[in-house]
Amino acid sequence: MQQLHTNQPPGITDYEDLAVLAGRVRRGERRALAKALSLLESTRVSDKPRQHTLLSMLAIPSAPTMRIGITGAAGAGKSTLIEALGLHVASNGHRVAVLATDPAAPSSGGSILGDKLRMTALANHPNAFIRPSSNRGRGDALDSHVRERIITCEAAGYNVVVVETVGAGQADTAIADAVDLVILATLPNAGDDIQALKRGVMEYADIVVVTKADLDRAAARRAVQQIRSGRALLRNRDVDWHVRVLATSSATGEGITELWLLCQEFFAEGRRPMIEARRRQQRMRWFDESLHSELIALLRQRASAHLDRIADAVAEGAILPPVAAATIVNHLETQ
Ligand SMILES: Nc1nc2c(ncn2[C@@H]2O[C@H](COP(=O)(O)OP(=O)(O)OP(=O)(O)O)[C@@H](O)[C@H]2O)c(=O)[nH]1
Ligand SMILES: [Mg+2]
Repeated sequence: MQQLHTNQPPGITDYEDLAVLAGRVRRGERRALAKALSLLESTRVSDKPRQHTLLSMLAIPSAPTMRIGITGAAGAGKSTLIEALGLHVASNGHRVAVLATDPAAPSSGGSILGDKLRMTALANHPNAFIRPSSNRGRGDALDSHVRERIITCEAAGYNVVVVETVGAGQADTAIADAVDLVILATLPNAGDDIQALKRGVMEYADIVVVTKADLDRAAARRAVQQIRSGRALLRNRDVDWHVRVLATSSATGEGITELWLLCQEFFAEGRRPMIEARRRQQRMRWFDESLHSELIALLRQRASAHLDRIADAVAEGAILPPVAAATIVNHLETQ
């Protein structure tokens, strides 16, 4: 089989360095964890072999972990909710890692800093680790390395990993591809949003949280009822889990204990097979995506000029897309 990488595998010294780094991550050293995450977040092609080596060293199954995603519109109160929930969970002896994805412009780190500042109390908790990252202005709801980042935090002993997505609405159903449990945060008066969300992330949400209940309790109660009846029209994602809706306030702490109880119920022993089935599906999708991007990279490397010519012809309508794709593969075979 032909090698798909253009780069050499890491040398012995590199391998030893990576093994030392992996050992330090496994012992829970924060600086090592940050360093490992930086390497894994790199988009440089030349870092790929080292990323794969490090990840393979870290991805040894550990005790069961809880992967929780929090999604919802911009300003819905996701970060504040994560801080309130995270503090509650960390104080109960769990180790919590927070991976926040921010819609930061490539040039400014402003919103990255913003999220970190919004979680000051959690950031200072000895049981918590917060890692903000930018999705580099691509507009995706999730950064492309989120799975690697989750695995790395778990290797460092964080048994609860919370991922915050940017408020991209329906587009961030991608979160369901990376975590076990999806929490949708929505504002009490977001009636229209709720309608719009019905098809989309609402179908993937396992728990819906009506945030900022302290601002208008009656509105929050109405929203909970409205979502419950709206949800009833939708199919449950799994027969094993009935979607829950509750109101919370990160300002007063209302509903936070209940939210954590629901999370624990979700991750109860009896629901392991459902979670394992989700992870299995996610691994297969990750494999598909990886294969796709490796093959495209190989094509670009082997037949870049040819690929560009054919792409132009496709754009002009001179050749049909499936015929063009087959032509490119044939061209590779005859090389
Ligand atoms: N009164 C009240 N205000 C809240 C509550 N939760 C969040 N807020 C405020 O709402 C604003 C937005 O909260 P964030 O937690 O930053 O919302 P977010 O969904 O993370 O926002 P983005 O990441 O920018 O999409 C902030 O000014 C918070 O202080 C709450 O429970 N009650
Ligand atoms: Mg936020």
